[in-house]
Amino acid sequence: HDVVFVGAPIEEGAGRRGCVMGPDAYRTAGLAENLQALGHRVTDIGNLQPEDAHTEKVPNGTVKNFHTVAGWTRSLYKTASELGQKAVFPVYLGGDHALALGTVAGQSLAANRLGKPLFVLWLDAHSDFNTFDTTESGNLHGTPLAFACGLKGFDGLLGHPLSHPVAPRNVEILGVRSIDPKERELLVDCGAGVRDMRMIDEMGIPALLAPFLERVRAANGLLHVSLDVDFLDPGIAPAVGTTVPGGATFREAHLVMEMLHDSGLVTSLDLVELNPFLDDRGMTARLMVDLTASLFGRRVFDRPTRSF
Ligand code: DIR
Ligand code: MN
Ligand code: MN
Ligand code: MN
Repeated sequence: HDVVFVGAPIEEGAGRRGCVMGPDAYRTAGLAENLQALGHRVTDIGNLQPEDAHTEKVPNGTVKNFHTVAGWTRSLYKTASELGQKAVFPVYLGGDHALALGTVAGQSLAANRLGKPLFVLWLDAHSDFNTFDTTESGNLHGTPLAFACGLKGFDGLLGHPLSHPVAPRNVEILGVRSIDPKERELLVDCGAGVRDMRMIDEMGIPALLAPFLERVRAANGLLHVSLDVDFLDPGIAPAVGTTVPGGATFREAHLVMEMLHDSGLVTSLDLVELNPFLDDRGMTARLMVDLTASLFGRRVFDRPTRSF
């Protein structure tokens, strides 16, 4: 692949500071070198800046850092809609998950211009399906999937309505174990795919993921993957502000990435919520780099045939 790194040191969508250091932690942990060793070309365009959105009306008193997040959404939306139409593989280095307000919407616009549907795999302890009306915390990293799916009330983010939302049936949330009450109602109503940790326990990763990948393939779709550090169990990934016990194990997470690689369907990736201030000697940054390497083709031994 022609991989393009886009740094997005946004931390204003999260409840605590530190995600601003995320992009540099991935660079320090050798993300580029690991992908180059797999034969990929890597171009790091550095860190983006947020646009100025300060004239926009604040939606309500609960929402935090609205203008800064809206500014990031606009610059990421613009960048993602451009990169999404080129023959490159963008990797968005977060930054908190509010960066996906821009990346998913931008990739969705780009996919539409290419005449293909965008699918989204959301790897997260949370479903991030709050709106400005339902958010209890006011932290906008809890809202990007609802925005991407075209739910109402987000117009101030871009300054205009979202023209090409992702179809909720094209969304698969995997690994979830924390959903707010009103967020749950929205999720049920819209029909997005929700696979919680119990389903991983009962069925295992392949039985859950393979049918989704088959649907992407059958629709000739593009697949955006959004990987939140808190998808992982806190024991192996402590560097995140919103740990929830009972997350994906080391092997479950790698298997997801290995299957994604073998599918050949993934066209863009978010790496989000890494908070290096909370890390233990870089172990979480390193794990995220290794998981990304698995997504880009690192394997122990070749499989004779693709089994899904
Ligand atoms: C919670 C937590 N649902 C919220 N969401 C988080 O603040 O909306 N996502 N942390 O990562
Ligand atoms: Mn820096
Ligand atoms: Mn998230
Ligand atoms: Mn999360």
